[in-house]
Amino acid sequence: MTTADYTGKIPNNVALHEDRRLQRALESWQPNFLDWWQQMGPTLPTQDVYLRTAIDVRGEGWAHFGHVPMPEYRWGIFLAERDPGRLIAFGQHKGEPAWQQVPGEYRAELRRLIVIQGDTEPASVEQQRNLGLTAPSLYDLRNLFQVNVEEGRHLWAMVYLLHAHFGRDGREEADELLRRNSGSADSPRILGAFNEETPDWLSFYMFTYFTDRDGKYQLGTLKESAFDPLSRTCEFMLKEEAHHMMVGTTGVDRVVERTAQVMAASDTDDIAGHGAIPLSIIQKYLNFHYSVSLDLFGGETSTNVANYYTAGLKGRWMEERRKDDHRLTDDSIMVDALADGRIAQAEVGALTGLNTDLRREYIADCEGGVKRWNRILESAGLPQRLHLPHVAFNRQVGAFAGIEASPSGEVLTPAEWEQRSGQWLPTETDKAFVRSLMRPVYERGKIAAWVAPPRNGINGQPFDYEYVHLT
Ligand code: BYC
Repeated sequence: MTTADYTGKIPNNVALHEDRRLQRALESWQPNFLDWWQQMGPTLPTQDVYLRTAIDVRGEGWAHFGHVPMPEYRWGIFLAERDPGRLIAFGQHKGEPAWQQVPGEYRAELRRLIVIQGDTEPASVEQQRNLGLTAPSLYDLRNLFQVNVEEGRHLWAMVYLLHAHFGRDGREEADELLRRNSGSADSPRILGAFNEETPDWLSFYMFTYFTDRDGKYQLGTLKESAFDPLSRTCEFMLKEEAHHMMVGTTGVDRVVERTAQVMAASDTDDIAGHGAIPLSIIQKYLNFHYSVSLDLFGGETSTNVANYYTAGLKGRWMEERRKDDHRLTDDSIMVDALADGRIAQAEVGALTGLNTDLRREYIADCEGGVKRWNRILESAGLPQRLHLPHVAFNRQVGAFAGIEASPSGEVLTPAEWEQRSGQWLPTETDKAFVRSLMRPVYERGKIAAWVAPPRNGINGQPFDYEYVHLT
């Protein structure tokens, strides 16, 4: 294992200095990345931010805290330690040694997976770029920037793989990752959810809960990859990802907590006039972010995913804990399907149903969040509850893309959907109301009225710590 080298332009633990060509190629991509960060990254100017920087992948080295001016953040390339005896755990190459190089026959598929993963990282930074202007506290502002710099690092992780293993095509793809932009009419980001706006902090918490959680599951499957550098990269990314998940989970907790307090104190559901976010609006935001995140798993059946699995490129969540033959050629799975326009199930081969398998793992995890938020409502003595909408609700990808369904799974005509969707998804009025609450609170130890303070600070610091020095 090479220890992290911080002496060069690009911090890394991949012995970059031993490959001058690769080093030069990445060093010439670096200014383009920094230009992109200046143009598309956070808009709020700051002096410095209390950030976590990875200086080593071992022990505590991955979480080194200190105040850093953001443009001077050391984005680096870090892969988890190599296991020299690692064997492929699934697919037709099961039992063979993991690959250190890309096999020619899988080059196009692997590149595609890496590009799709890479595309989401800068997309989320673009989506979140204006949120600093309306942060509810310095603590939240710091968390936003932490998420942003780490998404930037995750882009570096994928660009490293493209440059190191895919030659000229890889370098071109790395350039394209900076050229596409979230929401752009001409060159949008690849996956749907990454072209949606994140215009307010309720959206940010929902995004980091639901959409970052797709990241957790997709990275979990790529961590199983037979292509060892991809596996090791994803393993380290997952460590950082846990913080993003914490921001989402506790962010929604804190909004629900504040809403519950105001509802209990004012004895009404209609708390908009009291400066907090009504539960009905929280539910609509949840419906939106959950449903667009379900789309990120692709179709219920997919020959792409079957091929990825068989080839050993993308495994299942917790592949090694599954008790089956890890080849799945003779197995089947029930997947969601449409039958005569009605919501039904169909039996398909386990391989083509792998997107469904992963989506189910994700849904079970999301149910945990809803349970937690409902416990907050319960402890406040309130009878109201939040719910995950039906899997067919508001879908643009997969079996239900062609129909409209209510959150309880009732199939609707287009006219009914048109008439009723505003009860379930945020309307312009809801969004304008949430935006009206988004006033920045940059005073140490203070917090906006629509969200409760966090229970814990960052790295043992108190809530009123100076997490960010503004200019
Ligand atoms: N939007 O065969 P199908 C993260 C396309 S998030 C638009 O069902 P497949 C993060 C699909 O490309 C994790 N198009 O799809 C979170 C295909 O196109 P072609 C990101 C879509 O391939 C927060 C066609 O439809 N990582 O890290 O089985 C902040 C047929 O689809 C969408 C990954 O996704 C969509 N939603 O599965 C920061 C991992 N869905 O080939 C970061 C890598 C599908 O016909 N990606 N299409 O032109 C994959 O594993 C798979 O490509 C997918 C789709 C799961 C995305």
